[in-house]
Amino acid sequence: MDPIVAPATRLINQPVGILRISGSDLLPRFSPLFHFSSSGLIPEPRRVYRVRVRDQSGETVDDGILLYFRSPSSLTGEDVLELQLHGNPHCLRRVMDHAIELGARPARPGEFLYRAYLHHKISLLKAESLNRLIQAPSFQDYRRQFLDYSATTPGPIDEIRADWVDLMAQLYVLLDHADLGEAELPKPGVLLEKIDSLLLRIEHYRESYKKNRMRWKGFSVALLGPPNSGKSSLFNRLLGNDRAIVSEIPGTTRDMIEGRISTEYGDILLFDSAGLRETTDPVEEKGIRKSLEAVRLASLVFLVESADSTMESRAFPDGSVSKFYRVWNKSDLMDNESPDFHFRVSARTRKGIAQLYRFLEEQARSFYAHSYEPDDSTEGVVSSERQYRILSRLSTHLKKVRRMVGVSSWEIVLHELESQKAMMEDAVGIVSHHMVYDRVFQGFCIGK
Ligand SMILES: Nc1nc2c(ncn2[C@@H]2O[C@H](COP(=O)(O)OP(=O)(O)OP(=O)(O)O)[C@@H](O)[C@H]2O)c(=O)[nH]1
Ligand SMILES: [Mg+2]
Repeated sequence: MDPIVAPATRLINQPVGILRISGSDLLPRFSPLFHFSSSGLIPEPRRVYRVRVRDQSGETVDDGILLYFRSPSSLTGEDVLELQLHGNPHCLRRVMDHAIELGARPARPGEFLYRAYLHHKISLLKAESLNRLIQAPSFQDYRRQFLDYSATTPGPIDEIRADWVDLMAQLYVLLDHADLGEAELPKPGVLLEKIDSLLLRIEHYRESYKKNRMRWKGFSVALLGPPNSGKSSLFNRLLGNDRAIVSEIPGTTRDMIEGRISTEYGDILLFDSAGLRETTDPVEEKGIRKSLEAVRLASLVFLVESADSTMESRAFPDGSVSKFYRVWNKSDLMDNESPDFHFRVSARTRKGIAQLYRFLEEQARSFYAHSYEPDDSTEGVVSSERQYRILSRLSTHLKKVRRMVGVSSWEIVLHELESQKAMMEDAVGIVSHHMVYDRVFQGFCIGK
């Protein structure tokens, strides 16, 4: 396939930055990227080489490490070149530009794993498990996912598929061997028992997914309030950097901005949102709608106000009151002693920020401690919303099948089971589907 390139690490300043290239027959095309101290050396697969790396003009821009994996023994099943360089984003971009000039194209999110899937290196279900392992918001969640990812036993969907096929096999016996004596044929009662136990299992997996869904999204906090109250300034303060644009013009933030703070208990996801106000600007309006959606999904909400931007309490969005905390910002300009406010801070002078941060940490600790059930079970987990929807669909159909037993002919019952089998095979990736990339891999990270 055509060569693709992407950084496997983020483009930020850090000790090491990794670039990956995958495609067919990579060495002849991409050898201008690097050179060895001893000339004429041809890298062998699975060996580590110290190399100098060149940009388009032929100038050495870094020295680093080269790893070469030859198809099919690689992550993607194709040839893979991995360059470990110094983690300077400008240098990484420069080397990437060189790779692009040599014929690579920037990889789309999840495209490396997608290729691994196409070359039978990883199943669709394992790819989803791997994606979730990378995204896990706490160590416990990571650990649970790692056990699932590395398990050699079948996961929930595989297991249910096998039982589904088993059920179909029983019906085939009934149809094909009608000449057998009564005693030898499976009884409707036995079939019903099998259906019931399969239904129970599907429900069990659905329930455990529903229970864990919130935890998997992580502990999240939305900053909400009128325009100009200092939400973005507070967001930046809490994150410790300047991600969101701050300005004195009300309506600066038009879209939702997400930031992640990694604490020892688990991640805190912060959402900075567009200020709530009446607007005729369609872009801002869309941002405001997103803000209100964030309120619904957030574990808790900070309502940020200040002397120059207050909000009438009746304008507060609906939602569980217990998750709202009122924050008075710009206390350096004017303080507010009202007991209605849980926190009084100044994003500018940092007054009260440490206290607010400690509160967040405490809430995150309790979120992850309560939502995690200590459980060393090696039971597989449902790793994606997609898998959950498949289970829901199977449950509906199986209930229908159950009602049909004893009422409809065996042919019709079998037909109903058969109709869902193809869907399940598609789901586990047995039948390759042109939509697989869009539905599964697109949501993964670039460089994966
Ligand atoms: N004095 C003072 N000014 C602040 C403080 N926090 C923010 N500001 C100023 O208030 C103005 C608005 O800040 P932003 O952080 O952009 O406010 P916002 O709520 O994100 O505004 P929108 O995105 O427009 O809704 C900027 O000029 C900030 O510098 C503070 O604690 N004290
Ligand atoms: Mg803002």
